[in-house]
This record gives sequence, structure tokens and C-alpha cells, in this order.
Amino acid sequence: MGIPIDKITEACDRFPKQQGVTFSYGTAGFRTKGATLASTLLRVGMLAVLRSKKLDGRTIGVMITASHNPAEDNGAKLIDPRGEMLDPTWEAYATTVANAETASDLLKALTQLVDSLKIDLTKSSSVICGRDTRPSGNELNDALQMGIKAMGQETVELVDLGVVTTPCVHYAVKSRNLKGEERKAYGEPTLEGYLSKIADAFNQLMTGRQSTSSLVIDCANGVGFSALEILKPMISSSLPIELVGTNIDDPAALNSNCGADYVKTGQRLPPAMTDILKPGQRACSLDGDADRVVFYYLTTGSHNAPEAGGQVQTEGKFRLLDGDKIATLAAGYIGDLVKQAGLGDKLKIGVVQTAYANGSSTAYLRNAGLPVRCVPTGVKHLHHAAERYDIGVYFEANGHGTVLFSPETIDILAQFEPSTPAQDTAAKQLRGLISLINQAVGDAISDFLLVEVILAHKRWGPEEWDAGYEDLPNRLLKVSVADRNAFKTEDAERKLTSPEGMQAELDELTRKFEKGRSFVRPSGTEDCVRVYAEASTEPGAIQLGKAVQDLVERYSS
Ligand code: 16G
Ligand code: MG
Repeated sequence: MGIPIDKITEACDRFPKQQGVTFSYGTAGFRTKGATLASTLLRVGMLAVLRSKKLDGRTIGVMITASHNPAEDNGAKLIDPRGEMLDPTWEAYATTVANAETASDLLKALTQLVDSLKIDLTKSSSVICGRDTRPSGNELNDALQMGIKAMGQETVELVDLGVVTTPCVHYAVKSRNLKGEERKAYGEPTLEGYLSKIADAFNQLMTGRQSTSSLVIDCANGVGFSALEILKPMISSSLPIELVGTNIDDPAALNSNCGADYVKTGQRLPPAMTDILKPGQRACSLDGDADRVVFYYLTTGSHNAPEAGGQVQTEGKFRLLDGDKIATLAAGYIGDLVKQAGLGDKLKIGVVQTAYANGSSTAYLRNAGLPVRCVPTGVKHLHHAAERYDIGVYFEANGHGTVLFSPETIDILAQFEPSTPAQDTAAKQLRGLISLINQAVGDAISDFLLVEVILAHKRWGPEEWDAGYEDLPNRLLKVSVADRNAFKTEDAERKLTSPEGMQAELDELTRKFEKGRSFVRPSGTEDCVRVYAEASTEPGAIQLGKAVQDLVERYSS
């Protein structure tokens, strides 16, 4: 049996590839202007079917989203059977298939793939898809489904979850690939199934610790709002939430002056919060597809500011609690639970960060005796590194992250026989956290619930959480260059290997600043080079950032 030539040709004619456009499956899948992507989604659909057939009919996921990018952008991500990111070898196939210019080029590329990977086309296949609120989502979904049906013919099982968050699709893929009792225990592969799973775990963990003050959540005018509307009544007895950034009917509003990226990169409050957030109240911002979250608050009084020589009296000063702060909070809390359960010798916790992690957070974790690994930017790198620990906590500073419990850890906790009531309580909490925390991918909703559980148990407000360490002042700059691929890195993106000689100059600049640290890397999602600089003082970070920016410009001209 060969590939269905007529159906593929027909589908290709319906969604032809724009000539001269090159697509690339990057850090977070395909991402570009939504209007150019229909041919790519068609091919993603075909590839998803082939991946499923290759894996004995196990379910593959496709999410249509451009995350924190503007509303006119869109993208697509393939999800592997355990809910994880697509196997890297298939990323290259995705790029090849997306760039086949004509129907005959596409047929050739697909046939080659089927032959070289010995894919048995008679096998059944199964694909789950979802999309965020972007206006181009509907047409791209049509193209995707046409691709799935063209390749999968009558035997493909296709489930369209509709408008859902990215983590929901990851979860649903994982659930769908479980059978019988296992699936029942894990949760049903729908948005409602997902939300009720995490709401149940959350309510259980919050028993006796109900939050009295509400959490204000900025939904980035995106799909997170739809999910939170469903979740809100499910958790209202444990945690009152107030939603802002809820305008999902106006496409222009998506990620505009709101959302995790706006808050993290600008280190500022979303304007919609200005009249709502009270000093000392907790707030967080999701991004457009709800897979990342950052917290923040306005100070109530004095706070520690080494750059200003110690305690300063302020009220209403914006303070960011980013992915690094979430990682330190989660790792510290889970570490304590493991010790309380008497499992400190058995279960090793590790933290995974990227070069963007603030130097103070890394120092704080190391001082607490936790191993910390640095890996290149992008969720897949962090996820894989975190899988090596019994309990792996990973977060990017920008708020992408989760906590992974290894299968052995889950078994140990399931079979654990406590010797004391304190051990019993701690083990129950750990088991609850496994259900609460998305094990397939980071999820803004599950992550903010995790933070709320920890704060409620510690009886902490945001200021107590923030007091753990003081971020080193830092700057993140974007530099346009002629060819970003001329910038190559090693050592988890912390050092440049090319252009030749540049790293030595960068080292020399960095040495001039107390606690100076800087690195340069090509963006995986935009046509630019990013510069990160941190130093012990605000002016130092600004000066170092500027000097490195000048260096990049000199080396790229
Ligand atoms: C993508 C990545 C994110 C990373 C960002 C870096 C996923 C799901 N998302 O959004 O983890 O922080 O790219 O972007 O992997 P950059 O390469 O443009 O700096
Ligand atoms: Mg996102």
C-alpha cells in the first residue's frame, strides 16, 4: 500500500504553498504570520498521521498557536505520545515536508519518509488537535484536518478539542495513550477532564488552608480565560480568583499590553491591573496559550534593595516573581516535604535552568544544597534534563516550567508506608502534587495553583516569598543583525564559538563589572540576536548590556 496520491494532491491544490517562503520547525514548532501557514498545517496533519502510524497507532497531538506573539501570527507544534515535545529527528522531517514547493515535491518527500522509516501505512492512526483564540486558527484547523484525513484515509481517528490551552492538548495526548484503569486514574482526555483533575488535586491540597485573599489573574486576552472560566467555580471554595485580560472577542487585544511576556520583559504591571491590584495582593499573568506564568505584586512597605544601600520605604512598588522565583519556591517546598516524609536519602531533587536564570536564583539554590543544571533555551531541553532526577524542577525565567516526578518516584510514593503521622501528611501532599502538576509540559494554570498551595501551606504572602533572594539587576536586549546564524554558542548558550574572537572581548567587558555576567545567542523564534547582561547594580547592568550590544553590532557589520 502506497501513500494516497490523489487525496494528497487534491489537498495540496486546496492549500498550495506560497512560493518563496521558507518554513522552519524551530524551538516551539512552526511560527510565522498566520496568513502564510495553511500549506504548513496541511502537511503537519499528514506528518502527524505518519508519526502515529510509525508508533503503532498511538495518538499524536497538534496545537495551533503562536503563544505570546501578536494576534496575526500563528504556528503549529506536534506533540509526542507521552505528551512531550516532538522527537528532534522528526523536527527535520517537518521542515522538509513544509518546504516541499509543489504537490509532486510533497509526494516525493512523503514517500521518501515512509520508505526510509519503513512506515507501515496499513496501520491505524490517531491525532488530537486544538487551537488558541487567534482569528487564523479556524482556517489553519481546516487545513490541518484536511491533511490528517488525506493521509489517514478512513482509518484515522481524529479528535478536535476546539479552542483550548496548549498544556491541555499535551495532557489529552498523554491521557489518550493510556488504557482502561490507567486512563481513568490519570483523567479523561478533554478540557473538562483536565481541569477537574487539577481542581480536585488542588482542593484536596488546600483542605484546611483556604485562601482568604483573592488572586488576580491576567489572562492575556487569550484562551487561558476560557479555561479559567470553567475552573473558577471548581476551586472557588479554596481560592477566589479575579480575572482580567478577558477580552477574547477582539483579536487585536491578544497579548497586547498584557500577558506574561509583557510583564517579564518590561518588568511592569499590565495597565488593566492598575486600578485593581492592591499592595500586598498576589497577581499573575498567563501568556496567549496559557503555558507560562509569572507572578508579581505591589509592595506594602519597606523592602530590601541592596542597590539603594539596604531597606527602602516604598508602597506600591512593582515586584516581579518570575520563573526563577517559582522554581526556588517549588524546589524548596518539595525538598522539605521529601525530608519530612523521611525519604531524603531515597529521592534526589534537582533543578534545571537556562542561562537566563538570574545569578541570584542559582546561588540561592546551590546554597540550599540543590544540584542545578543549565541547559539551552527551549522547553524540550529543560524537560529532558529534568527527567534525569527523581524529582526534577525546571523553569525558564520567562515562566515556562513544571516539576517532573519520575515513574520510580511515583511508585515509591504510592507504596510508601509512613512511620509517623508527620511522614504520612508529607507523603500525601507529595502524591497530591503529582496530580496537580502537569507531568507532560509546563502549564500556567497548574503552576499558579502549585504556587498557591505552597503559599497557603507556608502562610506566606508574596513579600515573604520574594524575600528569599534579591534578583541581580539585569537587561535583555534584542539586536537586529544581517545573519543571526553567524552567532554560534556552546556551554548551554553561555559562550560564543563564532564569530571568532568575540567571546574573548565579551569576557573582558564582563570582568569590568562586579558580578558581571553576559551572553549572546541567536533567537530561535525571531530574526534577531539576544543579549543578556546582569551586574550587581542597575547602572552596571545597563552599561554592560549596552557595551555587549555594541560588540554584537561591530561583529555583525
Ligand atoms: C519558545 C520556547 C521557550 C523559549 C523561547 C525562546 C517552547 C514551548 N517555547 O517560545 O521555551 O524561552 O522560545 O525564544 O519551547 P527565543 O529563542 O526567541 O529567545
Ligand atoms: Mg506560550
